Amino acid sequence: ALTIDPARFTNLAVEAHDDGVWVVTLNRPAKRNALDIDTIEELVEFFSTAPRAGVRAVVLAGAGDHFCAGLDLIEHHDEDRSPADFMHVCLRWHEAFNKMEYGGVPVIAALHGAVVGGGLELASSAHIRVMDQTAYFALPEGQRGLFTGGGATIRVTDLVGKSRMIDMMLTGRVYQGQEAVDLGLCQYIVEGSSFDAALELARKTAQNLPLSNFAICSAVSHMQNMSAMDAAYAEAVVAGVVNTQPDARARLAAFADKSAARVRRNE
Ligand code: 1HE
Repeated sequence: ALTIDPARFTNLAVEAHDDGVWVVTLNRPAKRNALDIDTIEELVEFFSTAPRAGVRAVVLAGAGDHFCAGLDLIEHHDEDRSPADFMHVCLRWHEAFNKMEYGGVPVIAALHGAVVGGGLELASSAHIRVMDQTAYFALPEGQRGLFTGGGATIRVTDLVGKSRMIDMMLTGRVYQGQEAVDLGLCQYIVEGSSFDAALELARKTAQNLPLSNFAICSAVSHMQNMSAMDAAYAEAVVAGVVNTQPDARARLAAFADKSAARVRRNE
């Protein structure tokens, strides 16, 4: 197994909590956690390592008043990048975000304030999004003379559908509050702290067997990219491995001897 050394990270604050839950915080609040290339490289490092380092769930948060302001526009301006340079920047974003989405470790994003541009691309790579009452979502790229490059055309379109995605990009429309949940941008909205709620969900997911979580947090995304025939085949193969794992036997035995909790409707 690999180990993660929190001291290796600067733009991220990386902290192990109990139960194998780790908290990863975008930690440039003075820059509204804008994603410069160093931050992207740290995300690549963390999420490349996490699946093999015993990380059972991740809460992804932002320090300060905003989750993330997206691409570091000042760095992008100062670097005056060539098309090839920026293509490679985008490929590193994809590396980081694909490691999140397909890595097999549940990632719960705790959202507040601005979740915009590349910040929404980052959030949409998480498996669960939790927002508080201050959170808002937008794609300001159109107004900035830019286009999305971190996967929004795929992931945000998956969340809200093509026509809403195009409207968000053309008009800079902002979604917030319950409407954002109703549209699918986010699964949970809470009155209090989205961080506390995300941590609770992370702890809950961390109680699942790691191999089950691996399948849930990689297979579903992979299967979206397959034909239905191939997805059904892949599902059978994954279920063959996961549903016969030795660690599951105790859980099945607990169901059989009636000591396991039953599924009940909400009170
Ligand atoms: C930044 C960035 C940034 C803030 N890059 N430095 N994203 C955007 O178009 C969003 C741009 N940002 C904003 O609209 C606002 O900054 C916020 C709504 C996020 C926050 O507002 P506010 O009033 O709290 O902060 P501020 O005064 O605007 O900014 C505070 C500092 O953060 C300031 O730096 P300072 O050194 O002058 O204090 C800002 O320059 C800095 N800052 N946002 C760099 N984004 C792979 S393609 C992805 C395409 C995109 O993501 S396009 C980007 C879309």
